[in-house]
Amino acid sequence: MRTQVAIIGAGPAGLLLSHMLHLEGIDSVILESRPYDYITTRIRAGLMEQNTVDLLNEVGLADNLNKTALPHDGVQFTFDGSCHRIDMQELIGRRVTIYAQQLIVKDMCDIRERDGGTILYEAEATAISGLEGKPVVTYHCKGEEHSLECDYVAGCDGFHGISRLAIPESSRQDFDRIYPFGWLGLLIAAVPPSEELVYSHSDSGFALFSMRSEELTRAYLQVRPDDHLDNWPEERIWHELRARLCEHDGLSINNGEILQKAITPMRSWVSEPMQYGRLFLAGDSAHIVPPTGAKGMNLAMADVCVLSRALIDFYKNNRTAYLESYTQTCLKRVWRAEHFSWWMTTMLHPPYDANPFDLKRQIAELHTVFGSDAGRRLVAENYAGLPVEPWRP
Ligand code: RFL
Ligand code: PHB
Repeated sequence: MRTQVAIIGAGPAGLLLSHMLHLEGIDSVILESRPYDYITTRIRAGLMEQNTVDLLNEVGLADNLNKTALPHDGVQFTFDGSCHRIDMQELIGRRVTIYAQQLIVKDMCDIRERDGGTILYEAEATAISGLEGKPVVTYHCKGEEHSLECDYVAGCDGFHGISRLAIPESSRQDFDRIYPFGWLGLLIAAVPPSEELVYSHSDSGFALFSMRSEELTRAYLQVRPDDHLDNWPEERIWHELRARLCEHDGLSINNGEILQKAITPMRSWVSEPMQYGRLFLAGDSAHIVPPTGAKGMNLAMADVCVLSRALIDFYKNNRTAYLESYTQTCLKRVWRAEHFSWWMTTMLHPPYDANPFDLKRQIAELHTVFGSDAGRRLVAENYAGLPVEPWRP
């Protein structure tokens, strides 16, 4: 099989890239190791920046999103016994939107199918060769080995993918930070405590109260990095949810069945460069952020704007300047998101070995940031998202 762009991974990055290339008449094939049912139901991100929603509208992927997503003008932070609201709409005229990652993945898979796109499910890429000349991606599907020839390879295969490893070790560098805590993610059949997201700092640890609908709470609790679900019976979960949400200002936890729980480690990581020969990495295959800043999926889609512009400029205008500057363009935004996510994470999570000084200092930092217009604006600008590059030349 042959295509112009071989895309490894049908996550937000790979699917969006394939759709945008299709709009400009460029052919791609997506190889996805998992089945359709798995990727369209797996619970992950929920929060989209204004940029991401605008982009999805611009490229015709937002019909379902516009019907069911929950736009939020503000976001709340509780610490030291009080609640501080950031009014993003008032401060910067922007907002964020809750729309589950598996829903936008499903929308994009279905629209690629409708438009005659090729997504091979249960097709696992195992090797990439010829990156300096004629690339070939080898993949396994239904017990057989196949090869996909192409002009370019887009490595959109996430943190555990193989694309990054096709860059010789001597040509790449990793930048890494592992945090001394993880998140216990919960999906609860209950009305969320607030219509807006609540990020909560408390002596017992951090908690985030998000949602998936008006009747479905998505909550996260800070846990130890090596913690296990067996240590979290229901009574302990409810006790911690109540202890960590400061139940003031009308905020309260509603009971409901816990439908799903999972523990996620927290890490920051960047692999540079994001390209090698005819291979370009996008999204989690090149960088990871802790979820406190809600940036991972948004960043994946922002990378893909830069990559689609570069590929379109090559195929339409025979220019390679955008391809050559791909890493440099992406990394500016990536490192700002890395910083914001690190900052939100370290500011909001009391370390398990914190001494009383550390805790007092952390609370003072929260007052410094959320007690000033300048601080609130800084958080709002980064949270709602920095501007993205145009996806076409
Ligand atoms: P993905 O989504 O991991 O997709 C990669 C795809 O590649 C496939 N794959 C392969 N296919 C073929 N051959 C191979 N060898 C392959 N190896 C892997 C995989 O099956 C998969 O389908 O990467 P992508 O597209 O870069 O998207 C990144 C996002 O998924 C990720 O950054 C977000 O989920 C992060 N994240 C959040 N991001 C936000 O922007 N807002 C949020 O609110 C937010 N909340 C979160 C999050 C991540 C979380 N966890 C679970 C880490 C909340 C949590 C708890
Ligand atoms: C989510 O709704 O899953 C979510 C929202 C905001 C975050 C992380 C996760 O910072």
